[in-house]
Amino acid sequence: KGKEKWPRGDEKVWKDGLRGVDKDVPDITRSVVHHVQTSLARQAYNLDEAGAYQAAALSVRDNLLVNWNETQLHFNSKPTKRAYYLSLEFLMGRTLDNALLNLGLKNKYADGITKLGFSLEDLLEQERDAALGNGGLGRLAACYLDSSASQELPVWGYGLRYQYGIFQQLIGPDGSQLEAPDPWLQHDNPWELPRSDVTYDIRFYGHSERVDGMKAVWSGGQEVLAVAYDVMIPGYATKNTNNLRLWESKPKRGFDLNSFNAGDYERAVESSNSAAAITSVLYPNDHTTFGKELRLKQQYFWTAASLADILRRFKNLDKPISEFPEYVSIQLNDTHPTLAIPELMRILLDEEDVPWDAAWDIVTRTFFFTNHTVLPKWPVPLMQHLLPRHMQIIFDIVTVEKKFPGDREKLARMSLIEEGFPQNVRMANLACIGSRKVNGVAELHSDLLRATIMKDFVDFFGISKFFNVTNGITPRRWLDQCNPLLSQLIADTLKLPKATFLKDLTRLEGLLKFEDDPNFQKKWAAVKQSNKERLAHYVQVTTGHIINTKAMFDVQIKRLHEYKRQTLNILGVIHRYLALKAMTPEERKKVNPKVVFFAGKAAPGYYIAKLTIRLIVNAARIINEDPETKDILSLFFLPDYSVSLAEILIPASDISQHISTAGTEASGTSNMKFCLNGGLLLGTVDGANIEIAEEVGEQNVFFFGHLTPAVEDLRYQHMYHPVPIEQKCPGLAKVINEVSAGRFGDAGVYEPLLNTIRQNDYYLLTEDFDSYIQALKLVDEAYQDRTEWIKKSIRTTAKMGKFSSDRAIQDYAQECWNIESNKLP
Ligand code: NBG
Repeated sequence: KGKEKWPRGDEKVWKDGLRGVDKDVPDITRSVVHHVQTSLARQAYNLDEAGAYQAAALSVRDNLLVNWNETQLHFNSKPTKRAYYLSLEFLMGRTLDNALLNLGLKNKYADGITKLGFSLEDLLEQERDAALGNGGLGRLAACYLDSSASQELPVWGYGLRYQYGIFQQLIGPDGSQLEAPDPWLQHDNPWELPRSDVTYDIRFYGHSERVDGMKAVWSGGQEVLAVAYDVMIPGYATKNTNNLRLWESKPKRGFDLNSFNAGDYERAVESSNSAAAITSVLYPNDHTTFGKELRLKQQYFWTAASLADILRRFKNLDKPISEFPEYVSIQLNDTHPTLAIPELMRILLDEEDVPWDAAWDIVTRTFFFTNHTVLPKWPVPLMQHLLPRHMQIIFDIVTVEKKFPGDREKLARMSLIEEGFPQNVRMANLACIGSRKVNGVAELHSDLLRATIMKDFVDFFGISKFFNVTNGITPRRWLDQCNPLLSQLIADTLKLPKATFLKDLTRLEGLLKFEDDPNFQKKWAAVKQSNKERLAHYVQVTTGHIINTKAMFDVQIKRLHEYKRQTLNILGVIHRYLALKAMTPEERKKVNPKVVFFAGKAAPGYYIAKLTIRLIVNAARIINEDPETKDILSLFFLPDYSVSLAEILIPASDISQHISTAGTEASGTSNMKFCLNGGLLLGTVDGANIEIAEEVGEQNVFFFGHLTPAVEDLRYQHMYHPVPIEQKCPGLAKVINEVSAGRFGDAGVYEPLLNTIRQNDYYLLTEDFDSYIQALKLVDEAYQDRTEWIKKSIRTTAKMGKFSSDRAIQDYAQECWNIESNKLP
């Protein structure tokens, strides 16, 4: 860096640091300098920000490790019931900031880092997101880990350590999404500990031979090694530090010796590659299961390694195997880990010599199943090939457990096997009958489960097996970390230490007392304003655009999906643009300016969703350049949506959109994050939007659109009595025609997208468009009365207590897991 002064910062501090860590004087700068020297083998004289971040992270990790070790000792000191959260996705985001806040060390580190000549804020930016998830389901798992540790509950997560997380999203010259790999492990990851001592052999393929009755011997095939990596999960304001164990696949031997001896070197190397391939990449599709062999392999690899590990821990307790469910509860996060059910059966029958009935009893007292979405299935022939023993067990469950009474149609619906060519295994049915309880993720979703897809099972098992846990979010990351100004204002206003409301979010209700206080309103608005400026700064740095921060900020950020209806939003924006264009300059002067933000990824193979991105990007290019309107309407698609980007966008929003077709969004969790940060909600009567409105009062949210019970009928009408769009919804037809005519470039490319609306319009845009435009108008009007808007914003934040993931985890701990908090002294 040319003439810059070296070392950076205070030379004496660096020199002191070189004397090493003094156990009696826990000194932050010393421990950072120590890591620069011994872990990185670098010096003050050549240290860049990336290196300083590594050293700071390693120093923080030392703190976590001590707590982590003590927590394990503490829980091992007497037989403790534990819960395990099996999730194929953990969308953790960054760790350093969160760890510092949870440890209560942020200010001290900020000082220490400054003395060393760096800024903590800059170092935080050096960290890459751990993006081992697609969206809501994976981020929920991350929030639940934070809440479990913060409430001192003995809960571990189990997942996979993907070499490549969710792809990086780029936008090509024509406005389309491009995908690049996410090599997040390229630099050392200070937040994980490889455990070469914790490994298991996992078998695939081969053959299964029955020996006396229900037992079998499974042998041959391919064996792969599962190696554990541990990620420390610090609780907030507690020493308790839990564990997230992620598995990596490795070839069992360096290469396949048989092939090697036969002189086939290439095949030998290939087999070792195929073992490593199992955990190489996170599948970027969400909500849908493609019949991909590698994905089924991932699912088995992960469930088998996790169960082996759980069983080993249980065996240390020296209890009879029949007591397994007294010490172990396992939560299945969606159907992905369903193979754990036949796998535990296999272990019990084939390895532990437990008779069938006793084994099934243990299994059905151990597992709990959360449904997050539609129903995946796996072709029987693939399962038979990859996991012959498990397919046998599934067929045995079908025969032995065939006690479901009722007509043949009902039986066919409930069966684990769907008839057809090929037959399929219905994973949701297997998860349901193999679990003690089944839950949905918001009231409406759980009601729908009970009334529709799980109805036959409700009739058979009784209603008490089916219940609801409304999702939640951690207020540590989604208030204190992403919006420090707001959390400070709340603490000052309520005269409470932050920890009080960050651990009991219902305390926010205390803010209601201040909603009419003009002084408080002013401070509240100032916080929002500075978060808008932070976002504007980010946009300017990343895209070069300058944003009017006095405008209303309207945000929709989530996975691109037809049911989430980003298309409705962009067509609404275009509708607004056309209306502005039709105004006189005088009329335009009276319009309140608005900036619309989109962010989100589309699955690489999801053609229609990718067209929506392209339309947003190209519409933005036209709209943002239009001299007549650009001061009152601008539009941004921010590429490469991530947890870290959400942390900037959410605190800056005035209004956010959650506009799924009614009955399609199981819950949604970003809706809760926006509201917690004082953003108002524009949405359909769907998922957790409903419960948010129940809490904050319907006068404080903007609802529109048809309700769930109407959806099926409307779809039926679209199928059998279609009405042309010009007749059904002229406003929308006009917008679509403009797009089709090439007003936003590329006439013709959008036809397949527009046709989904013109033709059977499965997601009901033509039905909801008019009320959507009406709702947007109400939002504009409400925003004019700034004081009333601020009050709504305060009320919204104040009533978010229910949506803390601490509450959700308590629901699980009590309804399902039967575990107890145990705080480290
Ligand atoms: C998603 C739902 C969301 C819900 C999250 C978390 C999947 C498969 N499902 O509505 O679509 O909020 O799960 O429960 O990601």
